[in-house]
This record gives sequence, C-alpha cells and structure tokens, in this order.
Amino acid sequence: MIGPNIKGVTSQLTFKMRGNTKAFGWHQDNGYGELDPYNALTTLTALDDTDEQNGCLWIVPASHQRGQIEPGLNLADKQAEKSIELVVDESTAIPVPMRAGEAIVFHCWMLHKSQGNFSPDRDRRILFLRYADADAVYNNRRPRLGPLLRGVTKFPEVASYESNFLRDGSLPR
Ligand SMILES: O=C(O)CCC(=O)C(=O)O
Repeated sequence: MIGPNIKGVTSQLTFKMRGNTKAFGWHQDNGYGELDPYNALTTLTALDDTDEQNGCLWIVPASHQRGQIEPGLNLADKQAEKSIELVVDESTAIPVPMRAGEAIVFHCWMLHKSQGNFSPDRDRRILFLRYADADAVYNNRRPRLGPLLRGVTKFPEVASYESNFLRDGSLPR
C-alpha cells in the first residue's frame, strides 16, 4: 500500500485502563505532522479485547477520501490552538470492536476517535505503529526521520537514522 520503500514513523502504546473515562477526540493521524506523500498508514493492534464499553476505536468509514482536514483554531484557547481535534458529523461513524491480537490498518486521513473506558474490570491496551514512504517529508519539505524498514531512501539522514542510536536504543547526548 505504501510502496517498496518504507520507514517507521511512530510506535506508541496507548493504555486506557479501567476507570479512565477520558475520550480521545476525532482526528487524522496525519494531523500530528502532515506527511507527503499522503499514503502513510497506521496499524493498530489490540492487546486486550476492546469494545464500546472499554473505549474501542471509532472510525468514519471512507473519511480518508476527504483529504487533509485543517482543525479550526480557537485562538482564545492556547490548548485548542495546538489540538489536532476535529469537529465531525458522526452520523456515519461506527465502533471497531476487536479481539486481543487482532489488527487493523488505516490511512493517515481516516477520521478516528475513542471514548473513555467505562468498564469496571477491563483495561484497554493498544499498540499503534505508523509507517510512511521512506522519502516522506513534512510540509516544510524536510524529511520525517525514522528507521528505514525496507528499500531505499534519497535522504542520508533517514538511511543513517538507526546508526545514530546507541546500543541500548537511546540517542547520543
Ligand atoms: O488511544 C486511543 O484511544 C486513541 C489514540 C489515537 O487515536 C492516536 O494516538 O492517534
């Protein structure tokens, strides 16, 4: 789906433990930093069974066809200014219940959100991994750094990205 040349963009564990009723608003993953070409993907692997009660993901099917959506900025609110949260017509939104070990893959423009975990006894842990074209750049045209997982890249800083890490995975000081 991305092509022969792929880099890792983010790896993230999102734990929504029982009793954490905080929702995560509608957004596109490309809202975290617009990557071009626009074919970056997110894979989401459920580490626990997840459903509407314990905060499963919701998506708006086919919403990736709308392209990059700019969040409306509320300049009076400094937090909102930084937010990637979008106001969305939810009428066609659907929950995506998953069994532990199942994975889904979605496009960087797919609108998604999650509700809080209202289960009294079930945690909701998810692994998010994002991948992009090895030459993907931000809108300022600088390359997004990340490990080259497959193929080649024209950017030496991406090709050498992993060699910048020390053996224990930390960055040199
Ligand atoms: O953890 C969640 O419930 C949603 C997280 C998410 O969608 C994201 O980090 O992009």
